[in-house]
Order: sequence, then C-alpha cells, then structure tokens
Amino acid sequence: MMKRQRRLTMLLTAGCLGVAAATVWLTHRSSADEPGITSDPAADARTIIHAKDGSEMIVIPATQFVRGTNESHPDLPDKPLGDKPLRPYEVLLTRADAAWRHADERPQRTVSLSSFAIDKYEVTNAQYRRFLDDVAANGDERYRHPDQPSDKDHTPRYWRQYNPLLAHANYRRIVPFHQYTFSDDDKPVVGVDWFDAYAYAKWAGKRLPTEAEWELAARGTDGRRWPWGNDWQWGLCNTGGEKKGLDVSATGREKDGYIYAAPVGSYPAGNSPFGCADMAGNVSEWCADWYQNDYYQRAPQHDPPGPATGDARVIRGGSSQRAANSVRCAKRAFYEPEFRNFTLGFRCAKDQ
Ligand SMILES: [Ca+2]
Ligand SMILES: [Ca+2]
Repeated sequence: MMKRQRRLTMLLTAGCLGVAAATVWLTHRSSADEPGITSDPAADARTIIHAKDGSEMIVIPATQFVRGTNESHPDLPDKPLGDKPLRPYEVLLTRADAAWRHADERPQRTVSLSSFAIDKYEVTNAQYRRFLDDVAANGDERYRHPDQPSDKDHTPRYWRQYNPLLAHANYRRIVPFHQYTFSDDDKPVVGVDWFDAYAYAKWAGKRLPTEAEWELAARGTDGRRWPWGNDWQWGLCNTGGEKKGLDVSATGREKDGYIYAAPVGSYPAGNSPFGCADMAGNVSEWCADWYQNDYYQRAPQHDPPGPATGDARVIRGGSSQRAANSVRCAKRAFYEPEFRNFTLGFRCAKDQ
C-alpha cells in the first residue's frame, strides 16, 4: 500500500515537473517568436555556420531597437529639428546639411524586426573568389539581378586594374601600394558594385541585409553611437587617421594600423553587442534598400523594407577613409548601384 502511494506521489511529481518544464519552454519559445518581446536579444543571439560560403552568421532574435539619431553632430552645438516631419524645403536642405545635422537619421524611432541572421564578418576575397569560379564555369544567370547591366562582369575592379587613385600625385607619394592590397584572402572584397553584392548573396543562398537589419546588428537595441558604446575610442575599428592630410609618415596618422582595409575581424574589442565585426569602418557595406533621405519620416515601424524605388542604394558603416562621425551605427550613406570603390564591400543576411 505504502509502496503504491509512494509510486503515485513520484508519478505526480514527475508529471508536475514535466508540465512546468513544458510551460517554461513554451513561454520562452513564444517570446522569442514575437517581435518586440525578447528582453535581451544580445544574450539570445547565437552563431551558426552557413555551409555554402563557410561564413559565420549571427542569428538575431525578433526584437525592437532604437533606430536613427536625435542629436546633432557631436562636435557642433545641438540644433534639434523636433518631432515634426520635415517640410519640403527642409527636405531639400537636408541634402546639403545631412552630413552635419544627421537630418536623414531623423526622427529617431523604435523599430521592430523579425528574426534574421547576418554575417559576422564582411565578405572576404577568398569567399568572393569561389563565387567568381562558379560564375566563370556556369554563368551568373541564376544569380544576377533583373536590372543588372547586360555587359557586366563580377570581377572586383582592383583585381585586374591598377588603382586609378594612385594616378593622383598625393597618393602616389605616400601609399605603399602593391597588387595584393585589395585582393588578400582575409581582407574584405572591395571594388564591387551593388549588383555584384546582390549576385554573391544569391549565389550563397543569402541576401543583402536591409538598412534596418544592418543598423540593429551594428548597435544593438539601445541606440548607441558606435558598436561598442557612446564614447569614441581609437583602436576599436579601422577609420581614417585622426590627423588631417594624407601624409602617413606623420606621427599618429594611423592609430588603428591600416591605411586601407584590414583583414576582417581585426578589432574584436570593437564588435557590436551581437558580436558582429567591423560594423564601424574597415569597408562600407552595401545594403538591400534604395536610399531616400526622408524615408524615416514615413517608414513602417515593423520590418521597414526601404523605399520602393530610387536612384541610389544604401551603404552603411563608413570605411578606412572616414572619420569617427561617419562610422557611427546610425550614419546613412548611398551610392548609385553601379558605383565601385576601394572602400566599399558588403556582408550578407538571411531570413530565419
Ligand atoms: Ca585606418
Ligand atoms: Ca564595415
């Protein structure tokens, strides 16, 4: 009798524990599945390996984050624009003023995003080379964007063409340039336009990140200026030198050690709250979106997809040639999709 009672008690206890465990699991699961509920997305982020191109990717759970900027240039007196939408003439003015008052980063808003994964690192030359090998063997019909120029080749500009910058006397004087400066395996691929980035991402079974996804991955949820926080520190990312002028022999010219792009992941202490590397500087990164300077004033607050059309595509993060203000996480920039430059690369994202 006692034995049967004891067994019954044990079964009931085990059953209760089971229900409790299932409840905890379900609660956790549902909170992770719904946008805006995850309390600490950085703690819930995890790393995966994407088989096709061997990239490390960070899976970021659905969450809310602070997007955009409310402050004026940190080095200038504050000139707040207020919460009202910009009037048409003000929008025009922002084209000239955006660089110092961050008008295209306004208004600052809380935006929610569905879960996604994003590359931990900028796409490297070694990875891009495998894409080129495939395209050389099989063509790019399966990967090319419908608007891709018909005569286009995906070879990065500086892999086979002498850097035209070096024709400039100032650069020729100072730059220890050689043919591998832009093609080392562990450096980010540069000299690629938006169509190259699009095609690589599609080849890899991924896509380009939206501008909003990129910003969340760079700054986390709290609206910080740089991936590591609100205070500028030398040596946490690769930017332009802190002294004006191009003379790299000047003392302290490059505190971060690189004139052009550094190998990806060279500044782990400057990683974002999610662990993404080189979100500030190194190379600027193509995003999926068209750029419009007043888009934040009318963008949906959940999964903003970017404007439907435009003339230029968004680039983010600033580069080895930019100053601290231009490598802020909220900084928006753009180029026409055919543009190629030694400062411009990309990383990929994918749905979860
Ligand atoms: Ca540098
Ligand atoms: Ca970067």
